[in-house]
Amino acid sequence: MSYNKSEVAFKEAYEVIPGGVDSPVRAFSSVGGTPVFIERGEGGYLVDIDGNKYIDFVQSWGPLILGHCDADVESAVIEAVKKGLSFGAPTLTETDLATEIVDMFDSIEKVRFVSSGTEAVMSAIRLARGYTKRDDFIKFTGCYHGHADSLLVQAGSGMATFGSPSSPGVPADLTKHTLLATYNDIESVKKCFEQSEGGISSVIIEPIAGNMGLVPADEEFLEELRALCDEHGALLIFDEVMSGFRASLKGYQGVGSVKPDIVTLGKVIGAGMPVGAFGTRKEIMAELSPEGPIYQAGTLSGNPVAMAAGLASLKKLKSNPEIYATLERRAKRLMEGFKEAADAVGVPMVTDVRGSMFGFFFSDKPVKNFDDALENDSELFGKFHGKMLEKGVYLACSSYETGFISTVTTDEMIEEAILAAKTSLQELTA
Ligand code: KE4
Repeated sequence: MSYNKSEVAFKEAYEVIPGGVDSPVRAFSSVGGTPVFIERGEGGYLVDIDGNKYIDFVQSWGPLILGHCDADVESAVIEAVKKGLSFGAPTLTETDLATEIVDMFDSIEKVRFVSSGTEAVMSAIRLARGYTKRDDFIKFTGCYHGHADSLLVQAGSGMATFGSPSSPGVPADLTKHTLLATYNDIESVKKCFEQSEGGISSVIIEPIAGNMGLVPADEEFLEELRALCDEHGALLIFDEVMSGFRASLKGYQGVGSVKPDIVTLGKVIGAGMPVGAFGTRKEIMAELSPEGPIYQAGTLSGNPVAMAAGLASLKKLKSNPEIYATLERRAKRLMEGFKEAADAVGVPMVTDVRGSMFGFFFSDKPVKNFDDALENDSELFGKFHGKMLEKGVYLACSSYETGFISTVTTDEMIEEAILAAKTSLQELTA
C-alpha cells in the first residue's frame, strides 16, 4: 500500500493543527506510522486519500453502528438540512429522540441533549453535585469520561485516593474533589468513601469499560457499588457514551441487572453527528435549569440535523433488535480467529466481547483493571496494527481502545480480517 498522499497531508495538517489532528488518539502516536487521511466511508469500509480500502473496525470510535452512508440516516439528515441547520429553539425531533431514549433505558425518565460525551459527563457530575450538595466524586483509573478538567486526574501521591491533575492546565483545585478507585475492586471504593470528608456526590463508571481496552466490570462488583452508593446517598453514574447501543439496544442495562441513577450517552445516538446526552429520574432532572437552579446550556444542544441522524439510527436498531445477536456472533468469531492466529505462533492473547464491542490484549493474563491492561505488549500491538493496516484492516490505533462490529460488517469481512491477522502475526514472529 502507498500512503504518499496521507504523508503529505499529515505534514500540511501539522502546520495548522496541533499534532495534525483534532483529537490526539488519531495521530497514531502509540502505534507509529502516519495516520491515513480518509476520503470517504462505504458501508463497512473506509477509503483513504491514496485510494486504499480498509475494513473499518473503528467506526468513528463507536457511532457508526450502521456503517458509513447508511441510506436511512442519510435521507433523514438531508431532509433535515433542507429545513435549516439550527434554530436555537425547540424542535419536535428533540422530543422524538428523547422519547426513544426514555423508552429504551429504564433508569431514564428525562434526558437532556448536549454536543459531546464530555459535555454529557461534565453536566452529569454537576447535576449530581447540585442534587446531593456534595463536592467529592469517585472515578476509576483506566476509565475515560471525556476531557472536562475534574476528570483529567491521575493517582495522587502515596496512599491518598485524591486525584492530582493528569494534564498541565488543570489546576489542582479542580481535581482535589476527584477520588480515584481501582476498577473491579470494591475495597478501593470503600476507602474513597471513608476518606471523603464532605461525602461523595457520585460514583462514575463505565460499566463496560472501553477506554483501557475492553474490560467489562464484574456484575458482583457493580452490585456492591450500587449498595455502597445507596448506603451513602451517592448517585451512581453509568457512563455509557461508548457502550450505550453498542453492548445491546439498552447498553449495559440490556446485559446486566444493576440500575444506575444517571446515564450518560453519546456516539451512536448521534450516528456520527455531534450528540451527547445525560438522563435520570424526573425528581433529579427537575433540579436542572430552567426548572431548577443547576445551570447547564448549549447553543447547538439538540441540533435538529444531529437529532434527525440519531433518531433514524435508533429507530432502525429498535426495529431490528435481533441484529445484536448477529453483531455479537461476528465479534466472537473475529476474536476467536485472532486468538487462533496468536496461538499458532505462540503469542499470548486474551480477548473479550460484549455485543458489538470487542477487545484483545497481547497478554497471558485476564485483564480486570488498568494495571493489568498496562501489562500488555503494546509494542507488539503497534507492529500488528501497522501490518493489519497494510492488509486492509483498520483497527483502533491504541491497545487501550475497543473495536466495533457494524451491521454491515459481513462474515466475509470477518474471515478476511482473521486471515490478515494470521499472516501479520506469522510475519511478525518469523
Ligand atoms: P467525546 O467528548 O469524545 O464525545 O466523549 C467522551 C467520552 C466519554 N465517555 C466515554 C466512555 C468515552 O469513550 C468517551 C470518548 N471515547 C473516545 C474513544 N475512546 C473518543 C475518541 C477520541 O477521544 O478521539
